[in-house]
Amino acid sequence: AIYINEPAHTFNEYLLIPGYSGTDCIPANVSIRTPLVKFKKGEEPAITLNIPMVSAIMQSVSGEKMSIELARNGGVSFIYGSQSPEDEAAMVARVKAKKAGFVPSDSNLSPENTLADVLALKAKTGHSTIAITEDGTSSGKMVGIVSSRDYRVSRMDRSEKVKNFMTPVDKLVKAKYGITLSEANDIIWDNKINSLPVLYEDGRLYGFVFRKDYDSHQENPNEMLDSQKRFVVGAGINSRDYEERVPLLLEAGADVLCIDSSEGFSEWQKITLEWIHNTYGEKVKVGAGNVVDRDGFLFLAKAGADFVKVGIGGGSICITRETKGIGRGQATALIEVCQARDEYYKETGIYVPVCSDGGIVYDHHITLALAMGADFVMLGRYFARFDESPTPTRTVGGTVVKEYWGEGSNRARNWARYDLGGEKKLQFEEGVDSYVPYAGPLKDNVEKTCAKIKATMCNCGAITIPELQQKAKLTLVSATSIVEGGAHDVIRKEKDGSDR
Ligand code: MZP
Repeated sequence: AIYINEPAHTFNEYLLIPGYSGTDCIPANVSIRTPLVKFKKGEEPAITLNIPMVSAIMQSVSGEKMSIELARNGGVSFIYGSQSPEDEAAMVARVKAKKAGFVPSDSNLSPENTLADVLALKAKTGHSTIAITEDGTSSGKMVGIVSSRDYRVSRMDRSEKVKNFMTPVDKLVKAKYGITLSEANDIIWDNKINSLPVLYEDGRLYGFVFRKDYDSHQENPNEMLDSQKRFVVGAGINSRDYEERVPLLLEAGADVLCIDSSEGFSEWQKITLEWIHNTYGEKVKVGAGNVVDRDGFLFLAKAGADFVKVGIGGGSICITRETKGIGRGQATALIEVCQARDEYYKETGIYVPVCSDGGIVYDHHITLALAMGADFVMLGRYFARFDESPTPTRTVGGTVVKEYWGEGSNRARNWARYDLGGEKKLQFEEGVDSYVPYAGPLKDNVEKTCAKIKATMCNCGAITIPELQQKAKLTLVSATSIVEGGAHDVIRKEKDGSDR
């Protein structure tokens, strides 16, 4: 046996030591853009994240809603693979289709309002399109839409200005008064048309709904969009049914795939990566993992992985270390893998991004992971707490919670994640079923987390992630100093726990 006598550490055992920061080192100047997939020296990665966060390949985390909202906020979700290939592909397709971007009426507009009222609202809000719903809420039935005339005509032949304002498609699809915004959107995408006229029952035209890519004015610059202006979405795969699953996912529009496995230093992953790249070439992007050391990283990088995930046993719902006695402290694993990634880059000129997966408890753990060399982090528990996770909100013992269960739990039964070529079943559990405290909408939380990351980067004198990785000074802390790091020797009035 080989003994590594140094203990493996977790994020909580490290702190960053501030470095010099100049007056230009302010949060507003910080960019947290980061590569998602590998690239050659001097070239740009095919996919770049606007924030260094992706959501875990888990039933209780990454469904359609999560994928849309995270992409809207600059990250990417990986839709869970522990469902049939058809169901997963359908989810991907729905995310790709949902590029609505219509602005729901935030007023109390109704069909009784005049066009002048609507235009006044448009001028006030600055929205280029306003959808009008019966009760003025985004979930209410949509009765019409008003778009900016000037903007709309600028996309058409100017000589057709007046005539074409409301007739950009000649085959008018007669929509019934009272469809919802999302139904209107489905019709647009299903019929591959650019707009949908909305009519009163008596046939009068009330307005139009436009495809998002027809109205790019509404885009948030931080949104994760690729060439057709649709949300970027990832999908989990496994090393068993990839020949059946991958074609369906690609056809549905998945932008990036990831082999979802609790332990990825195996020939199964190499075979899977080779099949995908031999079948589709390098344009199909696929991450692999998980590994916890240099050898594992090099194996997957050489096998063609487009990014490599690091982490075994550190996930909040994970009992792999207790069950099988395998794993490694997340910080130590990450530091070793990132050093191997840097050496590999020097030798080959190929940069393979590293994802730190699991075990992020506090927001500052994300900054630590980035400082240690991670390009982005994958989070399960963090996202499971938000409105957009697929699980219902409940009240348990007076606390509002959401359910969160591991892929290796009996509830998820994701046997393929733990498969070692045996029977197609989960023989023993490696994950638990749990609750996490409800934390509200993704957007508010992600914004706060990113603000903390940017502030800490400034403390370290860095305005980009590569600069942070280069400049960061990290120190191990003693158990006693961890106590010193929290509020201590005072009686706290309240603690909202919103950080975790
Ligand atoms: P966390 O963000 O909740 O700490 O960890 C999420 C990660 O835990 C996932 O991305 C995945 O790698 C891992 N995971 C998912 N299910 C299990 C399990 O059942 C697990 N053991 O370890």
